[in-house]
Amino acid sequence: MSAVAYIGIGSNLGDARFNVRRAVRALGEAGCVRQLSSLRRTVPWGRTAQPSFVNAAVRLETLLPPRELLATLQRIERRLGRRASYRWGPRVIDLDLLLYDGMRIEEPGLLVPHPRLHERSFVLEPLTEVGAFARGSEAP
Ligand code: A4P
Ligand code: MG
Repeated sequence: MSAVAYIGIGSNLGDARFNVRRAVRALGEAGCVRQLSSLRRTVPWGRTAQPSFVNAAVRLETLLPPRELLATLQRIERRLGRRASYRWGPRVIDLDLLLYDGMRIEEPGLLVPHPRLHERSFVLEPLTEVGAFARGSEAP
C-alpha cells in the first residue's frame, strides 16, 4: 500500500531555483511526484543575515516507510552537495519530511508533522498549493 507524503524543499546557495528543480527530479527515487507547488523566493526565517531562499513543496506517493523516506531525502541532500552547516544556516538543498499519511511520529531523529511547520509561511503556502489541507487530501 502506498502512502502520501509531503516534502518541503529549500535552497539558498548557488543557483537556488536550479537546485530545487534537481531535488524534485531526484525525488523520483523516493516515489512518484504527484504535484509540485510554485517555486517562491522567500525571506530567510530564523537567521535573517543570509541569502533569500527558494522554497517549494511536493506531494509524493511512496512505498517507503517514514524512516526509509527520511534516509532517502538525506542521501539526495548529500548528493546534491549539502554540507554540514549551523542550524537554520545557508544550504544548497534542504529536504524536510513535512507530513506522512496523517501520521504522528515522535522518534529520535524523526518528528512528523515537521515541528516548526505551522510557524512558517514558506512551508504552509506551498503545502496548501499541493493540496495538503484539502478535504480528502489523503488520496494520491
Ligand atoms: N528530523 C526530524 N524530523 C525531521 C523531518 N520531519 N524532516 C531531523 C527532516 N528532518 C527531520 O535536520 C536536522 C535533523 O532533523 C535531521 O538529521 C533529521 O534527523 P536539518 O535539515 O539538518 O536541520 P536544520 O535544517 O538545520 O533545522 P530545521 O529546524 O529542520 O530547519 P529547517 O526548517 O530546515 O530550516 N527560511 C526560508 N525562507 N526558507 C527556508 O527554507 N530554511 C531554514 C532551515 C531556515 N530558514 C529558512 C529556510
Ligand atoms: Mg531541515
